Formats: sequence, structure tokens, C-alpha cells
Amino acid sequence: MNVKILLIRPKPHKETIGLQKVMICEPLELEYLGTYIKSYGHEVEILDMILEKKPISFYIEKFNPDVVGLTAYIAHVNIVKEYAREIKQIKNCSVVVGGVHAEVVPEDFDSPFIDYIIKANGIKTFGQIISALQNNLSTENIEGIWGNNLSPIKETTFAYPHPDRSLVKKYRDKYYYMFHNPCALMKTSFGCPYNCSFCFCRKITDGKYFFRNIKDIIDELKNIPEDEIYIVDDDFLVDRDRLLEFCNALDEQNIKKKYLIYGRADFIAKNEDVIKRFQASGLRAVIVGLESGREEELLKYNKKSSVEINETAVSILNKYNIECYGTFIIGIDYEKKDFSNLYIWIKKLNIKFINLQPFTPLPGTELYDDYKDTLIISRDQFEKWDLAHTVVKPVKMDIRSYYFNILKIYYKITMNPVNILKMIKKYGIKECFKLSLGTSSITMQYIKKSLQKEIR
Ligand code: B12
Ligand code: SF4
Repeated sequence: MNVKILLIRPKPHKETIGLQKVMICEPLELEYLGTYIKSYGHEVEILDMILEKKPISFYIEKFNPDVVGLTAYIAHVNIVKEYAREIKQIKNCSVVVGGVHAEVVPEDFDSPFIDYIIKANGIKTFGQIISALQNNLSTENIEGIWGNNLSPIKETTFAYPHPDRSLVKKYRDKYYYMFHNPCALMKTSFGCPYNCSFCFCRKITDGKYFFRNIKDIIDELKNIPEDEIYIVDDDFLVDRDRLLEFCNALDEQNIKKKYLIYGRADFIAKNEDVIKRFQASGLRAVIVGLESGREEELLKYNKKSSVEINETAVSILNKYNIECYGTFIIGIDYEKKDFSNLYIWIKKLNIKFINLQPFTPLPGTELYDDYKDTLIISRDQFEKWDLAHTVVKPVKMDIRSYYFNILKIYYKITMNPVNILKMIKKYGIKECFKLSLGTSSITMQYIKKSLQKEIR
């Protein structure tokens, strides 16, 4: 007997300062799972609650699943627990939770309404669970399930079928990333060879780094309908030979797409020729973890970079007209002058798109233990662990001024008339208007936060 499986991507909590006002990306993880499970003849549907309007109960009654799979990041922990409770009230089906947070801190999902929490090798483990349920077998010996007290080794190869993107056909035209619209996602490597002290991503693969071969990537790319591709590798700019092989393959196969990637500043600074080459094959934007314009902070974060390297990297991207989306960590020891200096530095670098993240010691990283006694947002208020709330008390400022100073930088950079004009010229007035509505709504969330009597 085939199993009916409903895979759900949750809608973020209203307290989460979410990015979905400026980007909604395809749930690639659920497409991978769904494609694999479907190949065994099961019936699979993907439900994207970011885009759906009705409550979860409606879809459970409509689809009547045997198994529900929920994906979650840290900010979704309470949401998926609540979904699980509602689902179980309607139907006694099996509820499975997976995703990067479950892989590192599975205990956070402990709930009487969740049957299986996946701590390793999501696709394989999910397949094993479905097969056990289908054949009425015990799941006790499935390694990747948290609570079975087995010690699974995380896989370092990725030999699963390419995601069948038609599983989200009805949502596809709504997936975008700022000006990359419509936009598809793709993953070509897992983990990262570096070891930045604040980084959660490395924990997902237990510090291992491995990648898919170029032929396999090109085969997948050829079947993606969208022109804009967001490569969601933690760091796509690792190996210059692999990148050159990728660019050559794109040209040989006449693949004309545009790429948004994550990349480190030190690679860009050292490999201008590769960046130039990649630009010619479609590189359009790089999200660079610049983190700070202060040497001592880069050292503290074990970033293995420097202010000079950061500056060289941004100037190379500017030189080739590749957009730099700079991400920065706002230290909890920041005072007014540090915010002013950061703004001056960003302006000097001529970066138009920034993401300012208050320093967040995510559970599962070593830093969490160092800060767990000084949290102002408790661990169980998961919806506020969104890398936008400050979870640790700022040392030299009150929280209201801290948020206000973050907002001020966002405002000064995004409302800079020169930047606005450049953006309108490049992306058109309609896209710019849409993005500014999105950013205003995030700003409002911050303003409301700053006006609350008690800021938490
Ligand atoms: C791309 C990306 C995004 C995209 C969305 C991508 C998407 N698919 O929807 C955008 C830019 C919108 C985004 C937003 C956010 N993100 Co983000 N994002 C990423 C990034 C770079 C890649 C994620 C990805 O697409 N992976 C590809 C898929 C195929 O792989 P996967 O997620 O690992 O899934 C596998 C397994 O986990 C498992 N699995 C997953 N789900 C399930 C479910 C079941 C039932 C099972 C069995 C298995 C399973 O199987 C999958 C296939 O192997 C990661 C970094 C990383 N290394 O993961 C950060 C990351 C996941 N994001 C993070 C965060 C915090 C956020 C935000 C909350 C930030 C914010 N302020 O808004 C938001 C929340 C989004 C929302 N709307 O709710 C954190 C999560 C930390 C944590 N402990 O949970 C990460 C790890 C980055 C970081 N700073 O550490 N993100
Ligand atoms: S380079 Fe990026 S992904 Fe790699 S460890 Fe540092 S912050 Fe994490």
C-alpha cells in the first residue's frame, strides 16, 4: 500500500523579523525529499504555508495524509510544534520534523505531538521511516532518528535524484530573491572548509565539506526553467579549478543564466581572474560575510580575513559590476561611535545592499554555552532567534538605542538618493518600489520593537 505524504514549509511567526517581505525561496529541501519518496511510488504533496492563506487544519482535512513532514529552522520551532499539535487533533498520522536545526539541536523539537525528529541524513532517514511505516515494521533501528540512541555518521556524498521542481509548480512564479525574480535554488556543496567561531552552518555537516561534480550540477541546471539561480552553498567560492571548470561547462553547454552565490572575501581578493571569468558566464551577485570593518573583531570571529582583504574584495566586485550583498555582525559591545564608523566604512566601500545581524550565539555552536547565562531572549522564544533580534544584552547601550542605531544604518544606506537612482536605473521602478515596500515593512517591525515598553 502506498503512503500519502504531505510535506510542509511553515509560515514564520509574526514576532519573527522575517525576510519573506523581500524574498521567498523555493523549499528545495522538501523538493529533494518529495522527489526521492515519489520514486518509490508514494503520493507526495508540498504545502508552502508562506504562500497559502488558509489554516493548517484545512489542508490536513483536504489531503488526509498518512505522514506529515515538517521542515524548520530555529525560528520555526514553536510554529512546527503547534502545527504538530493541530495535525494530531485532526488525524492520527505520523509527524516527522527535519531540517538544519533538528540536525544540530534535535532536542529543541521534543514534543508529544512529534513522532520522529531527524538528526542525520534527512533524505535517507525519511525514506527508511516511510518504508518501515508502510510495512508495519519498527523504526527503532533507524540511525538518523533522534531518540533511538544510535550514532549515525553524517554522509559525505550526495547521490539523490535531482529535485523535481514541478512539485511546487503552483507556487513557482512567486519565488524570488530581491531583484532576482523569479528565482530557483540549487545546492552544489555541503558544509564549509573554514571555521568561523560564530558559524552554525559548519555544525550541520559535523565540520565536513563535500561537493557534487560539475557534470551532475550542469545536468540539473539544464532542467531548471528559471534564469536566475541562487546557489545556496555556504561558500561557493572555494576551489578555483572547480569554478573554472564550472564556467567552461556553462559556456560549452550554452547555458545562459544569472547566479547569486555566497562567497568569502579572501577568495575574491585573491582570485580576481576567476571572478572576471565567472562574471562573463553569468555571475550577478555575491553575498559576502564581511562581518566587520574592525581588525580585532575579524580576528575574534576567526574569519581568516582582514579589513584590507574585505575592501579589495568589494572593489573587485564593483569593478566587474557584480552586486555585493554585504552581511555584518553587530557586536554586543557596540556603542554609538562603532555604529557611525560602520556606516562610514560601508559608505566608503559603496555597498548598496546590507544585512546587519546582531551577534547571535546560536544553540549548537560553542559560543552558545559562553552566552547562555546572559540571554535576554530565552532559548524557548524560538521565533525571536531570527538573527535580527538581539538575544544577548548589549553591553554599552540600552536595547532601544541599539535597535535604533541598526535602523539608522539601514535607513541611510537604502534611502541614499544616489543608491536609489542607481537601483532604479538597473532594475526598473516597479521592482524598486516592490522592494522598498518590503524593506519598509521590516523597518516597521523594528520600530514597533523599539517602541515596546519592555523590549524583548
Ligand atoms: C538559502 C537559505 C535561506 C533562504 C530560504 C531557503 C529555503 N530553502 O527556503 C532565505 C534567504 C529566504 C533564508 C531565510 C532565513 N534563514 Co536561511 N539559510 C539558507 C541557507 C544558506 C541554505 C538553506 C537551503 O536552502 N538548503 C538546501 C536544502 C536542500 O538543504 P537543507 O536545508 O540542509 O535540507 C536537508 C536536511 O536538513 C533535510 N531536511 C530539511 N527539512 C526536512 C524535513 C523533513 C521532514 C526531513 C525528514 C528532512 C529534512 O533534508 C534536506 C535535504 O538533504 C542556510 C545555510 C545552510 N547551510 O543550511 C541558511 C540558514 C538555514 N538560515 C537560517 C536562518 C536563521 C534564516 C532566517 C530565520 C533568518 C531571518 N532573519 O529571516 C530566515 C527564515 C526563513 C523564513 N522565511 O522562514 C539559519 C538557520 C539556523 C538554525 N539553527 O536553524 C541558517 C543555517 C544560516 C545561519 N545563519 O546559520 N534562508
Ligand atoms: S566561511 Fe561562512 S560558512 Fe564557512 S565557517 Fe565562516 S561563516 Fe561559516
